[in-house]
Amino acid sequence: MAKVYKDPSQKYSDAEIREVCEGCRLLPTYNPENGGSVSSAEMPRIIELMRVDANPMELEYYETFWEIYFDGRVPLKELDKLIRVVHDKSGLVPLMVEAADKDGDGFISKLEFANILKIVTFHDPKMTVMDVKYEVFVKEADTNKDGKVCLEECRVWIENKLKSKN
Ligand SMILES: [Ca+2]
Ligand SMILES: [Ca+2]
Repeated sequence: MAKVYKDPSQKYSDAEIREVCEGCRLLPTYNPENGGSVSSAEMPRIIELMRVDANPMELEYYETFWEIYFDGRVPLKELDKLIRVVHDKSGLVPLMVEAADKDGDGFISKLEFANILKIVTFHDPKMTVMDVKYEVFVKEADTNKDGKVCLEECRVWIENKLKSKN
């Protein structure tokens, strides 16, 4: 049977998202704790459940995303959030920034910034921000001049970078 792929510009319906999550619950690495999660190594299966086509580079990007941000697990709660914005590239930025704040203090630390760079560079290979030093990032992104970069400041900074590169 020929595979039917989803149009990537089309939003997923609640029913479709439920279907993906239900499919994940049947995967061998499913763990029901904390709302349920599967291993990021299941990404090829998850992609199939989402009915999207992914080349090996994209697949690596997705796996890296979960490895860096969620220690190699794909929490279904987070997958649900991701699927809701996946048709809209700009909708992914707030999600990446929120996930990047691993200690949850509302600010982006040096380590957290290093992770964002890896992900953003995958997200848009045209970007060369890999070279940006944390100190430069703080200088550019800290618009209220409190010496720290909050999630909102980080989001604006990434969006401006993405815009200026395209
Ligand atoms: Ca933080
Ligand atoms: Ca600030």
